[in-house]
Amino acid sequence: MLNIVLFGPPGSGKGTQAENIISKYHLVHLSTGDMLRAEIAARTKLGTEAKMLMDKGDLVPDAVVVGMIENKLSANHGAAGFVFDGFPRTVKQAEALDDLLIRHKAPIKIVLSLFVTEQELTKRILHRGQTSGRADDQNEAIVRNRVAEYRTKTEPLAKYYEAQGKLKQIVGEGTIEEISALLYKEIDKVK
Ligand code: B4P
Repeated sequence: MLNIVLFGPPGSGKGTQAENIISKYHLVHLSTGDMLRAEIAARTKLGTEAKMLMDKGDLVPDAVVVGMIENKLSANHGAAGFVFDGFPRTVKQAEALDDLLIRHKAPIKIVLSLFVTEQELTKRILHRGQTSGRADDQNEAIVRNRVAEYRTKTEPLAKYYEAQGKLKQIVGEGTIEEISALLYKEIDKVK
């Protein structure tokens, strides 16, 4: 099984690159951001609670996203592999994912970390905010909070995966196709 984690700050291109990777390698895309937005659209209790945090740029509780991922893994038995996009975002989530994948006898093969400067991240997200309708994309203070959440809670994960020998750093600036090519090169080495 080919299990890939796409890692990087908000706006680094995880969602964009996940789309290309899943179609090239026939994998299942698991984006916790998309799952949470689907809950919001369906006006579930979980969605209502998540929206209050997401609109401020805060992370939602670990137990909520871990539960969603667990359900999706069970529902996709027999998949060739998964692209985890925006998950894990805390060390607790990473440990939970390792436990889940051990039970599925299919550990993570590679963690692809996209590096993009803060200035470019803000520019991309505010640009997307003009059309996405996402409250968290439209206000510079909220974008800055998302990046701050990333720096304090998510970035330490790089060390977690580095210690496992799975982390690969990729330059996340350039055309979408150029970045995809760099990612495919790393994936081909481990598949
Ligand atoms: P996400 O949906 O994961 O939001 P994101 O980080 O902005 O997405 P992404 O990084 O994939 O966007 P992309 O660069 O592709 O999370 C939203 C919120 O949900 C979080 O703030 C949090 O509240 C909550 N959440 C989600 N997962 C969670 C978890 N595990 N735990 C706790 N809370 C969680 O795209 C950005 C823009 O850049 C696009 O417009 C794209 O077109 C553009 N772009 C991409 N590549 C480009 C390139 N090479 N050049 C120019 N532009 C590019």
